[in-house]
Amino acid sequence: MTVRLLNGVFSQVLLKPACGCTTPIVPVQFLGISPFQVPSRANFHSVSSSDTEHPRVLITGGLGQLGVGLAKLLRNRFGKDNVILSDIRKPSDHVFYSGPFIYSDILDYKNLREIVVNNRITWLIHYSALLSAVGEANVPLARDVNITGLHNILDTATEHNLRLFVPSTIGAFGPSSPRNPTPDLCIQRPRTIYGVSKVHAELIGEYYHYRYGLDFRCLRYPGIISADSQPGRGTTDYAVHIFHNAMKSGKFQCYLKPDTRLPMMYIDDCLRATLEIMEAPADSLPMRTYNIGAMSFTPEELAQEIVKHVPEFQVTYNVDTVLQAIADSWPMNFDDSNARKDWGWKHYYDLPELVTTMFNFYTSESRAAHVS
Ligand code: VAH
Repeated sequence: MTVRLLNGVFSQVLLKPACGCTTPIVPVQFLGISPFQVPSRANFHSVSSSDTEHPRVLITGGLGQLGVGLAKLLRNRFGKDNVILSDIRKPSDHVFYSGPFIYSDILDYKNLREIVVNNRITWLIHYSALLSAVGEANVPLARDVNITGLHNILDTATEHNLRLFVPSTIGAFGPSSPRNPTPDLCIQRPRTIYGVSKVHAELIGEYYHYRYGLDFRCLRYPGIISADSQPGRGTTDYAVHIFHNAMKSGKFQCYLKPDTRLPMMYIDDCLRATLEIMEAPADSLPMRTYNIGAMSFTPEELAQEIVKHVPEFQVTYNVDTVLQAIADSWPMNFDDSNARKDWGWKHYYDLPELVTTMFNFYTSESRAAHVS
């Protein structure tokens, strides 16, 4: 076992088997105890060809709005056991029995490195972060998780030559950015700790890419709308809760003004974009951070579309000044022409499809509830 300075990180260089096969021999003491980690009797030389072809993926912050859906998509593609979901919270039975799940605290650098080594991770999807609203309510924690946590992720990814995905956001732009539309490259002076931490993530991720060759990839997500996963206390959450209320009570009180225009996207488009950029050949990525867009709408326009499905639906407005100020500092429309040009991004869901899909989910769910 040799120890050397690698990009400023002391690392234990893994011995290469004499046969030249690429699968490194991992010293036994690294073998962990989690049921999904590689069993100590494993003979690395016997890994099947499909196993080595597929990436071994770790998703941090896996129990947030996007992790479970992404794990499902990636497991369909790469095999159930090649995608490990992680978080600091306990998963539901459904999540726990749907595939590998382990505890991972990105502020615990040693734990993170052990997980990557013990599970022979090659791709890291970093979803741990405090979003805009909850970040403003707890700035020190947002700074720790979104910045210090990210540094642990960057060093681990660099040490183990991982392909790293870090999401950014429309929130990485501020009041001095062009808002209609907002291009990839323009002034970025956000006014939230979330936004500041995501601009930092974009810049330091690209710095590690150009300096150390880290395979860093980043997409700026709009507000994501999902039916079966709760949003993480952000400014765009109204666009998820409004559906729940439309079904349950036929009434919704919106905390943003009726004409507040924001870029939004249905979750399936978001997860597919994430897989597509992770699979994109490196030479198709002249940039490493991209806007991705689908639609942008106001609470009023969304309510009008919902009324087509729930005629008696009523929206009232009780503006939250903090969230309104955040939304007023964000893009109204997103220019994602570079993503469409460079790696062929295109969205499938516009507002009518989004609303129909959300109600199909809720009606099938409520129908299932009635049946059960
Ligand atoms: C938020 N939903 O509102 C998140 C997101 C695009 C916005 O980053 O904070």
